[in-house]
Amino acid sequence: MTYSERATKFTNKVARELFEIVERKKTNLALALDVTTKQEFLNITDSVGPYICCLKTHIDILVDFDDELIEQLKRLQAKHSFLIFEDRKFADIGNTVKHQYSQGIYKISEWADIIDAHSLPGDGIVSGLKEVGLPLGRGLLLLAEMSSKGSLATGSYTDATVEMAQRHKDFVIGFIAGRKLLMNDDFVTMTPGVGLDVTKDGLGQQYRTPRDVILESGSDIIIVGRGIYGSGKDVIAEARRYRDVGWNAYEERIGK
Ligand code: 5BU
Repeated sequence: MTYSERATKFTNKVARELFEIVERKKTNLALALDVTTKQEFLNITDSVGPYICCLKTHIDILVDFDDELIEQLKRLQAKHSFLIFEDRKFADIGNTVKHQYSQGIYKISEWADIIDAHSLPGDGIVSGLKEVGLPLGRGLLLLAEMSSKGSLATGSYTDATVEMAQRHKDFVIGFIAGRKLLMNDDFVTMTPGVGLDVTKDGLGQQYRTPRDVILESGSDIIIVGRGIYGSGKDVIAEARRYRDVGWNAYEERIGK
């Protein structure tokens, strides 16, 4: 199915919006922007904005975070049209994650369209996040697999994560995983650990190509970080390159 056909099937508003943006901008590229200053963060977002469907953040790595940054980020979101995914990887009991999601310095629920969580604590983590996120029209991705070497999220853990998602279809929009996990098209699959030039970093990250991820493994969205903004890179040229390779792989998959 095409992204636009998929978009019409989602009941969750965020999942629908994501695929509408993908189709409209013709990009299945999400940028993982792991820089540590506001200036770099905003400059790169503004440069790469036209080529991405989603901006993935780690808001707690910014050394000079303030509320103004969120306002500036929202302006760039309106300018370029992308969803914001805070890769917070919640991992605690429902009551705790509820506060971590909505309170503290970052107030993630106020600006992040998408968040993610480990399934490790059991269904309560989803219920806690849902209490905050569902009324705000947000969506949750469950971490069914990880890209790092030696990840324990495999086999029966991955299967149980898929089952958990199916019990919370109103709020769980999909998975972080290396491949499409279900035959049906009810969930979004987003895949990190994507790179064209290197196969690993020195700390356990493992890279696969967009073609492998989208065409061979049936994922929906490629998440690329240092492949785009790494040292000495022309971020616009790299974003275009990943967008093109990711989109060509999709077109090949649907037989276009
Ligand atoms: P990279 O620079 O393309 O390696 O960045 C990958 C990003 O995706 C980074 O923000 C990680 O925190 C994130 N990530 C990942 O690499 N692998 C995973 O399994 C998950 C998230 Br979940």
